[in-house]
Amino acid sequence: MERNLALEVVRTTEVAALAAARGMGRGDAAAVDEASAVAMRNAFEAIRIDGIVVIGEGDEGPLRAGDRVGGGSGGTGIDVALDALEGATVCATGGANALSLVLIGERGRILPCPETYMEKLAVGPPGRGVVDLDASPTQNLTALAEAKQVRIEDLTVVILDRPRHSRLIDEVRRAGARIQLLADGDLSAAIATARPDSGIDLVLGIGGAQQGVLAAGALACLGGEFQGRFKPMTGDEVSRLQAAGIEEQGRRYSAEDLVGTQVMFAATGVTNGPLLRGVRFHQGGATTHSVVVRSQSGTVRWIEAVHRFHG
Ligand code: VTB
Repeated sequence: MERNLALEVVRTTEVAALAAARGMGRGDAAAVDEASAVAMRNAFEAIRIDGIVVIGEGDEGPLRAGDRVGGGSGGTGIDVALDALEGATVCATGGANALSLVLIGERGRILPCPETYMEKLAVGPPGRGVVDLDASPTQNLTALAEAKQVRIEDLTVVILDRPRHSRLIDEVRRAGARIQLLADGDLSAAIATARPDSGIDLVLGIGGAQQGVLAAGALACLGGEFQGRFKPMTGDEVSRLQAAGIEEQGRRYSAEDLVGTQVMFAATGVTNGPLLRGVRFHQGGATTHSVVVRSQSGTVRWIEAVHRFHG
């Protein structure tokens, strides 16, 4: 894959974030979702890639799985996995952690994951090779504390605030770690584990599977670790997984299983989070905060862009 592609792709997350941020706190999650996807779709036209969307924006509207994106035959053939707006509900209520993200990988290497659930484990670089989805939360916290040379009491675990996590929360509390319960937006938290100053050490629990694949790609770029296991909740989700050729639902997937080895991602903050600042509007324009990373080099580029609006 071309080196500069991610620096091009960040334009799509910037415009998606700008479009979503316009509707922040205005109470209409469907509207911000749609606005961000349309803006992203249009921005893709200006990029010389031959992309196939493998993880997109649901069954309707722009950017569905199977759509082709990019302005060009002759462009690089790649897989695209995206979430034009992760956290539509939080964006619509002005909450934290909403972001826009695009992951690109080699053609045929990103798992075409349908909408379902996934049990996830995400850690930053110090936890790599140390934690295991098959181990208990207590074992993982013990191992991570040792790797980070801190006490378990110093670790912060992020878990989505859902009834399905009550036993997990109990166990993490018994082990002694601190917990941050999230209303929404575990993708932002998963990526933030790779930032030493984010204050987030570990993400555990069951959330969206597609965001799991995106988190896997981002953590592969940042040197962290992601492991996931599909957790379909309904018969319909089981069928969707089978239709996508994912038969081994009990299997533990590594980042490499989910996205391959050569990936790049770009993400832009919509609302403030532990990873990125949200969009700030000012006279004549707006400022966006993004991160761009390529797995091969691991170079992390933080981009603060000042956009000027014309007319
Ligand atoms: C959401 C969202 C997460 O998973 O909750 C979702 O907040 C699934 O959980 O960020 P529910 O259906 O219980 O809300 C994510 O979208 C991504 O993992």
